[in-house]
Amino acid sequence: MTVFSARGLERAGSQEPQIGRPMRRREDLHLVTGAGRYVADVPLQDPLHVAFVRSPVPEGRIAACETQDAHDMPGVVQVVDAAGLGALGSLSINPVLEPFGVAPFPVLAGERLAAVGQPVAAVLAATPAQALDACDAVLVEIEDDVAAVEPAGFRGAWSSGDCDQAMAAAAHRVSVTVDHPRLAPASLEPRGIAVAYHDESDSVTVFLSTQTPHRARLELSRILSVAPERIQVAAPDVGGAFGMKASLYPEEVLCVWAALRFKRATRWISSRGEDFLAASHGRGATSEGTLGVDAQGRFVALKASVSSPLGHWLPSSAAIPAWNAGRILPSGYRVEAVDIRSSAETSNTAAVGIYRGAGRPEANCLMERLVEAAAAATGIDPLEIRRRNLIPPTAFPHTGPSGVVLDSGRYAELLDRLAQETGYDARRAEVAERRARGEVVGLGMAFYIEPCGTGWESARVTLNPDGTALVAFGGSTQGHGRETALAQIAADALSLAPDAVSVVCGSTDTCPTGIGALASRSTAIGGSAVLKACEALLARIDSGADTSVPVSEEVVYEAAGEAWGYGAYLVQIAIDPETGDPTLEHVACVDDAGTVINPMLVEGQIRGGFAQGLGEALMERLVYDGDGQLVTGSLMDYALPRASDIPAFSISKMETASPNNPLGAKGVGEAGTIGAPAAILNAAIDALRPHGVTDLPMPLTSETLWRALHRT
Ligand code: SMO
Repeated sequence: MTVFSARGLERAGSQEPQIGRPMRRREDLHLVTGAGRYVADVPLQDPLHVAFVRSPVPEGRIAACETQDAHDMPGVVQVVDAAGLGALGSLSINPVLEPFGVAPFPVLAGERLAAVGQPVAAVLAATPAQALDACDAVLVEIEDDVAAVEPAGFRGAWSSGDCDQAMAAAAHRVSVTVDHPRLAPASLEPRGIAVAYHDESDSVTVFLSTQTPHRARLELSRILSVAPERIQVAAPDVGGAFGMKASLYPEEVLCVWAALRFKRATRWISSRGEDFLAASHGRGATSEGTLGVDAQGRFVALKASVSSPLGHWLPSSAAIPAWNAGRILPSGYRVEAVDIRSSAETSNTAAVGIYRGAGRPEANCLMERLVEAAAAATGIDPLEIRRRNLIPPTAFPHTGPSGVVLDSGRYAELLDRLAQETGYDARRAEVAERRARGEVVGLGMAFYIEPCGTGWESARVTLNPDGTALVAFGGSTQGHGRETALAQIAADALSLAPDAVSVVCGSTDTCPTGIGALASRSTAIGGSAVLKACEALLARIDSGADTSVPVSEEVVYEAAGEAWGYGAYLVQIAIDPETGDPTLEHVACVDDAGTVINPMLVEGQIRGGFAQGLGEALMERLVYDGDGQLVTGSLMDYALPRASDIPAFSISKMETASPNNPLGAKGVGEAGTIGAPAAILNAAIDALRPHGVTDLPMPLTSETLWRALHRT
């Protein structure tokens, strides 16, 4: 390997490999000691604080919007409504599915109100409290006579073989329905934006809690018809995002518009309640499927349809959950004949978009419920029926019926590993024994696959005169340890100590253009971009073309194809027959994320993902009542899992390299949210099957389980 020194490019010995080391996160010291800098901490010169008047109704017509009284309130500088805003452009939507209808992107509601919480007017004042107070003085007169709005949304369909014929010929047919509760992504840090205005250049620097700074810049430029040179976007520390900060929000566009219009700094920090009301929601899909199984337990046909909700406007990734929920079927199983439909349609609610998993949990939950139903119908053990149908290692790359290409995997071997690590056979025997004693106990399994993104990412690597290196990454971080993992990759490639590698990301000013922290793509695609930039740097130096430092190379790396992580989870559940209270007695995860850069980060992703998946399975649910009001608008009404709700669990891994990127890495950021709900749901149904239960709705609250057990 090559080692650099300040004097130039002399070669030295190799060092301990950094890839694969459980290195502690370099981010943590400043984050856990209160030294993090979030959007709310960014200093601004004399900013206007923004607060929003929001719609109290899910539909209606604005007859009048009186802002004068608000204007006269203390500290108020401006009050803006749709008329004051004028015409703006729309947000662009990722066209992964066929769109229909015209989707609106109202920054402030014009005539029509389409959801509770929709911004109607913005108050800009000297303090946040003054802005909020003045919102109460804006008088919005609403009439409830509204004309029907043309629906908008997306459709997709995938088919192969003669599904009807194969289904008719099957020895067994099993059908299930799975409803996913609508969820609040609930990042620790809510949304927020701080806009610095630069007089001399009539430009802005937008500090945004975002997963996609470069996209935000281009979208802002388009929506506001402002040259991109006048807008820089920088993501400071981001306190979680989970897909909810992947798209620009109307509130954010308003703040940038106002900064440019009034030539003042602006800031808006969402409250927790505003995030429940008007940040994008996740899941909420209803899926139905029928699986045809032959006499040997082989899957011969799958018919499935997934229906996903959308809100009153479409975030840029609005179609992604519906797309993933369809195209990922039939997961890692070989099924020749399929007929799959997926659709999503707008409604009078908050926007719905990607949320950690983004269609992956929906696809995998449906398939895993069908597989367990097939096991029950055929009398074949659930593990064995999976083993018989999983794609064998020799079949990769495997083109699925939807056209996706699964890259590599040792699916059945991983399942055997799970069986071995959990003492599966002994556990089945224990469950049977305890049932005979009257206990309500069950075992549930889930196999999952996780695509981790397509396309490109970028990096610029600079070697400094003092022998240190700077990685400027085109992607971004949402608090998930990017800087640590990318430093490990660059350290190995450049034969430097990790401490000698600095990593910056999230700034459109100082970093090359990139995509962002999405879809579990940051290591497989982003990490590969860093590796490629390091290699380009070495090649340049080795060629002797430039031996003076600093020397810098920038690359755009495009992945050859998707890398597909996979894994299998086993959950043992006991349900208290008196109260319905569920206890997860045993949880085991075996995941294969390809080459692992940092096992500690991977374990953290699985643990955190599992916790969020457990939240979906057991307790979380956003509820709109019959009047379109959100009745779960706070953490008093919406149950998030706490540390004490998370059981101890074992995590182990296999590493099957992906052939689609030079690191051999796959994604793992969403693994837990995909595998956990399916495994927990299967375990609960298994526990209650002796009591005649074949289906359960999530979340599996104690009330739900008690009612199912007692058939009330
Ligand atoms: S749900 Mo993710 O941030 O692609």
